[in-house]
Amino acid sequence: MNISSAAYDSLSPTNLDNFNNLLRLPANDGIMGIVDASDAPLRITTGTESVEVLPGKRSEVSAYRVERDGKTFVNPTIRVRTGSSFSAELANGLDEETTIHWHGQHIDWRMDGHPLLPVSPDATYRYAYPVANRGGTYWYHPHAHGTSARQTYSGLAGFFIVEDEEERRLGEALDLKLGETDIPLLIQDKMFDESGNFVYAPGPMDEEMGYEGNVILTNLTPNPYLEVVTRIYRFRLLNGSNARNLRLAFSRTGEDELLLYHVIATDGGLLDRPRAAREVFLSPAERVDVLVDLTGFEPGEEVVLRSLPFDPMHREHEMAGHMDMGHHHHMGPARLSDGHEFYLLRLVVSERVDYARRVPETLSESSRQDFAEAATRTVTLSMAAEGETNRWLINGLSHEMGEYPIVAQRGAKEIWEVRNDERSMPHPMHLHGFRFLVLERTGSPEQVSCLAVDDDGRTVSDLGFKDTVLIWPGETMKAAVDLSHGFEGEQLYMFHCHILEHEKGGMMLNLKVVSGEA
Ligand SMILES: [Cu+2]
Repeated sequence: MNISSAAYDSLSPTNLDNFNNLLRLPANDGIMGIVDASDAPLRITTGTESVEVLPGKRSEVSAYRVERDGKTFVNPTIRVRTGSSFSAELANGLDEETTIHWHGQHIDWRMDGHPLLPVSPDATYRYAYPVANRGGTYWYHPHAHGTSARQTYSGLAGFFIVEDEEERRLGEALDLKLGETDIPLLIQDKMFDESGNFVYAPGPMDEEMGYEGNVILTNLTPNPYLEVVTRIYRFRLLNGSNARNLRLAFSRTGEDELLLYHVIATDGGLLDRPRAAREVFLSPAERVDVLVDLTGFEPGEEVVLRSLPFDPMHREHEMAGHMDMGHHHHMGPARLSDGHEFYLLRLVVSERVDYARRVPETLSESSRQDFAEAATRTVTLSMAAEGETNRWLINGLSHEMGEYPIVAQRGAKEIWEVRNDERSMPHPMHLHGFRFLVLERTGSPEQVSCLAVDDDGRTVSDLGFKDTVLIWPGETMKAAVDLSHGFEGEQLYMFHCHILEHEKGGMMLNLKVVSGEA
């Protein structure tokens, strides 16, 4: 039974008056508590935790639990240094298989939480690898076959923050501290029942378009606020939703004018320099890190993080003449339709402080590689013909456990040209194991092309390393993928849509990287 409409009124994220719950922050223990895991092995247990998500109610959520030094961490914010050893033994306390996918990490496939290596109930699996990635905001979540959508929705997700020398310099320059002025924000939409539990009950239309909720949680807090002071804050924004896209902007409370902020990092870490923006799209699994400068504000003033309205571009039936499929009306409680505007976080300026730091002019020296000789691999995203069970296809194919439709040479440099059909919807495409650089967007819808910052149609959030990229209907995105690695033997990764209902429905292909050795 979904929550009643009377109860929903006080939870609706479209009413800023509802934003009176103190934002949960990563602290030294508890939910999202920070665990330093460089060269310090962890034991992570999956199971059910009772958490106060809605005020005054207990939710039974699935979660990762770590015990250390007498403290308990739930969905810990794991922090590691580039070059250190990371090790975590997963003890599966769920009543079904699971894995941990270390989203965005460049690691041996056996450490990647691949569905070919499921961990049974009551079994354990040791993930251990050297941290090769640059500093940045990464995350972890389940990836077992057929269950990752439900398990992730049920609560299994956490931040994985990598630090390196460039990140250390930025933190020092701006006097940032993780959990206080450097704030991870995990954004997820959920449906709730009367008792305060998450409801995951996708119908056939939700399987086709992705399952969306009408309550927005940030760090498992509905309708949050946070007291801030007159300084620069870093927000690490992670869209942890199963399917909902966000169009993120800041404004003063009660005003429509959008504030300028600085985008400093994407999925794979810092940009070369900060880029000014007033809005960015953020699709499921993508991250964007921003700096918000509150030095010009007065105590009592407020800033609100919001998601602007946009055309969700569900064009999947338009060209087949099925515009009245009725999937925009849902039975049951109030629906927060895709592309509808809502608020995410109210920032209340509480006091003036001395703070003379400035946003740095440069962030990173990471150099670009030469892809002039790279071969092009074309990839298409499309809807299956009417009557087929798997709705969304990559290169006309559905996922098959033992098949490897994409085979690449170890060390190859490739241009991936990914074309999304006109008769489609936006798909956030995720590559395991390797990062990539967006080179070009063509055929973008107006709401995207108007954000282009160069002649290649790229937006600000295309300018850094990526592991997940949103491709709109009718759009073609070109990316440079470096398939170099130092791992032994054949490597088995995946390329899939991060709308988790699409992944479950087979919008995923295996990728084999062969070494060419006998
Ligand atoms: Cu998709």
